[in-house]
Amino acid sequence: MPILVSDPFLKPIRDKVLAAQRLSREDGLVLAQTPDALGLGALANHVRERLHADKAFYNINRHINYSNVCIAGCSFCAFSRKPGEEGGWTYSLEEIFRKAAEECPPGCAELHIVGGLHPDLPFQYFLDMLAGLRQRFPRLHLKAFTAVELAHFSQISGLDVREVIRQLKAHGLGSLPGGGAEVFHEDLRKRIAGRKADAQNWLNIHRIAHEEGLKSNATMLYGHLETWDERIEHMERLRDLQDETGGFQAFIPLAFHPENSPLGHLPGPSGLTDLRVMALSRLMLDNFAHIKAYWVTLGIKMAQLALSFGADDLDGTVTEETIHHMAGASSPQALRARDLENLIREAGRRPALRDTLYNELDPDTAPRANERA
Ligand code: V47
Ligand code: SF4
Repeated sequence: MPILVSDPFLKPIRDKVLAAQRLSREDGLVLAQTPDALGLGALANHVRERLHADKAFYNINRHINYSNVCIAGCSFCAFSRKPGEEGGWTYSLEEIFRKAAEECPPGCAELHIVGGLHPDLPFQYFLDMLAGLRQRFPRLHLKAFTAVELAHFSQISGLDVREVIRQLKAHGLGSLPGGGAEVFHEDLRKRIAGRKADAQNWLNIHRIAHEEGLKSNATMLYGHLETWDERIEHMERLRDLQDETGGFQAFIPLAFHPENSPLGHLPGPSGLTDLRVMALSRLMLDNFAHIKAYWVTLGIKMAQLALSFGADDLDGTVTEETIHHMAGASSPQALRARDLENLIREAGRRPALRDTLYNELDPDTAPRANERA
């Protein structure tokens, strides 16, 4: 079927997309600014369907935010508390093991574990966390610790990042989530997240993780102070690294939620910006297999629409997410697998239950991976 675009500036880009050619930064800027948002969506949808036909992925997972105590103080963050500040929490290992054992539906296969940069937790706490989880639930995939946390572990342990990753992997780490990327542009990053690993470090830690045989995801936090140019540069830097390693699985644009954060005066992204960023991600990141519409930040309605603007994955049931809900996300605390399936079907797609590494699972026979072996 021909792809209809009304903006004449989109036509040469359409030709490139149809020929599966790489788009340039200039193409990205044209796409970002086109008045033809539906034409942009149609181009992204074309790529999405070329890669995944009518499938849309989801998974059944639980988040554990082991601590919100953090020394970084990023200006967009409503989740963290300074050491000693009211509202801070840090789970004991026993509490973490108890949460991991809580009721989860058939097909649940993943724990997503992240937290703040805690000044006092020793590296051993994280090794023991993984080892204890692996021993209790050997079939559960442990997607844990952002590159920013890994840089922090390197500082507190005195080990280099490669050794940190090797030890975590030996204790049960299965893959890395994509958090902490924010926006790579150096000046902006200094303004919003100046006290944590910089862009080069973030990218290098993912490079090392890929070299050590771990898959990872990548995110971008948008809708605060960044420009389109900075968004596109961010995607290009990820695309370059992916050309080198092939270790990224999914890109997840994270819509900024300003509430309760030091940037609380900002409005956050509009619905149209959500869809443009999604479509642009699909088109620029030609070497990423998956683009996730993370319903927790987008809201369920936008996430469903995003399935026609380039996204092929809704992430998961996400039991007990706190980072975005503390920043005012009005999406539910968790969705049932059935809700995700219905959202996908209503969008004209075929739901595909997956594990963290995108192996498809049969919802009728998939085990509960948090049942003790
Ligand atoms: O790194 C923090 C972001 C990230 C806010 O890899 C905020 O599968 C919006 O990375 N508004 C953590 N975003 C979440 C994350 C993630 C989520 C789901 C799946 C995966 C994956 C990764 O959340 C942080 C930061 O970029 N964040 N505060 C906020 N107020
Ligand atoms: Fe700490 Fe992460 Fe929040 Fe930054 S985004 S303040 S590193 S918890």
